[in-house]
Amino acid sequence: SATKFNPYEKVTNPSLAPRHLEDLPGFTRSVYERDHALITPESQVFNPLPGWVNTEGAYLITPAMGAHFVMYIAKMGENSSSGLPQNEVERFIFLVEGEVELSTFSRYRHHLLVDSYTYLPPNIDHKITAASSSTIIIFERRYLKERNEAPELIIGNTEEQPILETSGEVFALRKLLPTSPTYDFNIHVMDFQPGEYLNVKELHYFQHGLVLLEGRGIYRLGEKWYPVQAGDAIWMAPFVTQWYAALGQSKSRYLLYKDVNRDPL
Ligand code: UGY
Ligand code: MN
Repeated sequence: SATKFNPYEKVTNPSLAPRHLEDLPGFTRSVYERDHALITPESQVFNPLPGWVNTEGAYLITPAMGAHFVMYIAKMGENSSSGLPQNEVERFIFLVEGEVELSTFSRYRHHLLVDSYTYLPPNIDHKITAASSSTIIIFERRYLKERNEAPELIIGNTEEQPILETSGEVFALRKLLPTSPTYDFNIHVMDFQPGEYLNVKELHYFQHGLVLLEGRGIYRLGEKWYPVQAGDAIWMAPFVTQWYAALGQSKSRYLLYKDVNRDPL
């Protein structure tokens, strides 16, 4: 053909789109700071999870950073199954791909599809199994008991949860767990249309683990502004300044761990 070979094509047609930058050797958007971290997919390292069968996991947030909880992503393969958390540890799982079965032996057997979730109180014998490849996001925390009621096993679906009023804010908020003081954390699902942003430039006691499930935008953490996109994970320590603006063509949705209902002292 008549097309001439241009050895300097990259100079005249630079490929600055994020998908090209991802392939750049040594380049990552990930950062780890004293009070926040951004962990993007090209940095996530998967290893067999202790006690699990045919499952590889990447721990994204752990107490080694200063968090009081763990957030990890587990890729379950064919005929895979979960291990148990330590004693006194509660577990929340959210399905992002595939289909799993939850069994608590004596009581339940339940199918979980994408967008469904389960909360497992501490010391509850259970098993999550997958027949084919499935991906889940898991949060765990040592339960802080403050009264005599015991938290209950919960199974739910995101779309079934009502959208809650958030005074002064525009995002659509769903809470996946009951707000009763028995629970020491909640998982929020927050939706922003492109152009929407947090009105409050938040700085608070609570800590967060976040997975951006859909969309793209700018996350402010402390004095830094990070371009983020679906698949990115964020850790926010107590009192880190935090703010999000959704950009792009489609809505942003994120899953957010937040500790609640406990006296800071
Ligand atoms: O509830 C929250 O603290 C939430 N709005 N924070 C956040 O989105 N970074
Ligand atoms: Mn917050």
